Formats: sequence, structure tokens, C-alpha cells
Amino acid sequence: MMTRKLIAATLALAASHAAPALQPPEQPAAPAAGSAPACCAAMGRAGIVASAKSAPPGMVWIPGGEFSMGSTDPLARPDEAPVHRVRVDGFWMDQTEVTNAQFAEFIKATGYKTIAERAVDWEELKKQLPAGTPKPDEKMLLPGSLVFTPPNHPVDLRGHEQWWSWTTGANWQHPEGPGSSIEGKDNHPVVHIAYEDAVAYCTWAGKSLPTEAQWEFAARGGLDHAVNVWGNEPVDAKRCNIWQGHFPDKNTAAEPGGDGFTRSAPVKSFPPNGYGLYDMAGNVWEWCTDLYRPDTYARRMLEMDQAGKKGPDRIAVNPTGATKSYDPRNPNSPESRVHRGGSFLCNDSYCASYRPSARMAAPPDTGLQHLGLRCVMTQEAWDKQSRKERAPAADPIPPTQPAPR
Ligand SMILES: [Ca+2]
Ligand SMILES: [Cu+2]
Repeated sequence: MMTRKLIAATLALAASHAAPALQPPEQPAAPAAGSAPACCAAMGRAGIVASAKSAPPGMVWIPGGEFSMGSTDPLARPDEAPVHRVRVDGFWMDQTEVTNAQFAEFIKATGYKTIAERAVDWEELKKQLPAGTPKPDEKMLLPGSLVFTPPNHPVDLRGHEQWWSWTTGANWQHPEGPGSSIEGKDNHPVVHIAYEDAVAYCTWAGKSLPTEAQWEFAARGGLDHAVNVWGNEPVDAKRCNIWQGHFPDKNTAAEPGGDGFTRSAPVKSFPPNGYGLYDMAGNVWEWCTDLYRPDTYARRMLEMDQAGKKGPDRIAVNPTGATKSYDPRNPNSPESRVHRGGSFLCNDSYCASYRPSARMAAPPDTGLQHLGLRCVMTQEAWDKQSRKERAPAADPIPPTQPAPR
């Protein structure tokens, strides 16, 4: 789909960090402790023990298994319920978010232009907006993306347009607009990546985006039922790159006691989870393949009930999400795709989306300053790819000449 719901999102006042608008801002700050059974903790290191077989560069093997998807934590939002059992097959996953350096390779090889670098087609965009929406200023239709522009005073947290600005010239090479660059940021996660861009990158790399279930299973790192990717201990500045201070007007991340980053951090700046994956909590959001619905899990439970699944059989196997999306934050958009993991803007008093069960979504052509990706790969895809790499060079003898005896 080549339409630009990006602007639609802006005009309709609905961007990715909007979930808190649906939430009372005064949420309990401390996650509940002690809900993970100790017996599960030992499973966590399996992914680090790299198998003897060859591994795709920069990826770790996530052993398949079962887990409880969703959360009943006080910080959890309604779309994280009901908790249900899910099984996923094993897969390879990028250890880090895709970096600027990695994305630059893709651009160099393909000449691909990201959505944020293309002008907006008003005739197409119109279809995504409420009927009668007037054509915006030409300036709004120039290539651009949404940049975090904090106010200098406390604001009502229900209006996220107060900290997101449509910025002409903002894209992956200019994360904060035309005056900014990614020089010296090779190992930062690439951002302003729309779903379509993410899929294009994955296809080029011979990989794919994770399903929401794969992502959450991997993020938990073997700690079934835990509130956070590191366990049940509450978040602190040494764990991940999130927001410190008062959102969105005062970020104290760079002050003593902060995590050190007011925007993105170089990947691997914080400890990995039990599977050896970095930044599964915070830094930048990561696209998943699933179409979003707030009632995904309830419908999944209902389907299992209707199929007569009971007891240990009441488990969803490799679920792939809704077949038709519905996103109350973007009601006019025919499609909304999940992203996971939270970002440098998430705060424990605000949206707490650094938790492995937290869900967010956006229309597929939306790019944001805190939205990137990480890829997965099946063993079959890796077998195929590594076989190709190991294949001997083509026969140097032209087919028209008889083979020497
Ligand atoms: Ca992340
Ligand atoms: Cu957040």
C-alpha cells in the first residue's frame, strides 16, 4: 500500500505514542514483584549458548517453547489481556535493533527510498481521512516525518500532538529534521522507518519481521510471567533507555542517575536479556507483522474455546494475529500494525511500554523518531542462504565447449 496515513495520523491527532491518552495518567509506578515461578528462571540462558551449527551474523537462536502471553500487572493495559498460553517454534533473531550502518548498506545496494523521503499524494491520503477534511497546506505534503518536539512546560498528557511535530525533511538520515544527521551514529538504531520500509529491508536481508508472539516470547528471555525482560525488579536507569524526569517537558536522562540518553542510544548500551537480545526494553519501538486489534487475545481465547481446546491443549500455536485490524487510535486507517518494546520516551509513570507484554500500533506508512525494527529468520531460510554462500563457483567452462577428457 503506497498511501500516506502518516499525515492522516497527524491530522487525525493520532500518533504512536498515543496510548496513554486512553489511560489514566496516574498509574501505580512500582510493578508487582514475585509473580514469576522460580522454576522458569533457569530456562533463560538457553539462547546465549550458541549452537555448534553456524549462526547468521548478528543473530541468536531463540529456542521454541511455551509461554504466557499478555500480562495482569497493574501497569498492563486492557489490550494485554487475557493472559493465555502460546507456543512458538524456534527461530533466529537479530541481537540488536537494525542500526543506521546496517540500513545504509541496504540503501546503497538497492537505492530504496523510505516513505519519509517521498512526497505525500493528497488524493491517496484523502481516502484515509474523515470525509470533508480540507486539503492541508502544501508544506504538509512535502516529504517528512514525525519528530519529538518537547514543550518547555508540563502539558495535558491526552494531547500527544503537543510533543509530536510533522517535520519536513525528517527521515532516517535526519532524525530530528533537516539540521540533524546520523554522523557518528552508525551503531544507533535506524528510525523513521515505516512498516513498508521495514518489510523492504527484511526482504533484502533474507529475513522477516517477527510476529507479535515471537517478539514477546523472545523479549521474555525465558522468564515466563515476569513483568520486565530482566525479571520482576522495577525499572531503573541501568536497565534500559527510557524517559527519566517529567514527561514530556523535562528529561533528566543525561543528568547524574539517569540512563545517559535523552534520545536513542547506541545498541548494546544496556545488558542483554536471557536470550542475549539487547534493547528489547526501550531505546526504539520495533515493528511486528501482526495487524493490531485491542481484543486480539480475547478473540484468540474464544477461537480456542470454539475449537474445543481444553486444559493443556488450550494453547495458541505460532499465532499470527488478526486478519482484520482495528485501532481506536487510528479509526480511519484500514490497517494498523503492531510494534513492541517501548522507546526512549517511555516512562514508568506514564505508559510503561518497556514491559515485554506492552502493545502499540500504527498505520503501516507511519514513521516516527522512536520507531525502528529488528528481524527474525527461520532455520530453513538460514540453511538456504548459507548453502548458497558455500556453493562452489559456477563451472568456468562455457557450455558450448566439450568438456576436456
Ligand atoms: Ca527496542
Ligand atoms: Cu511509551
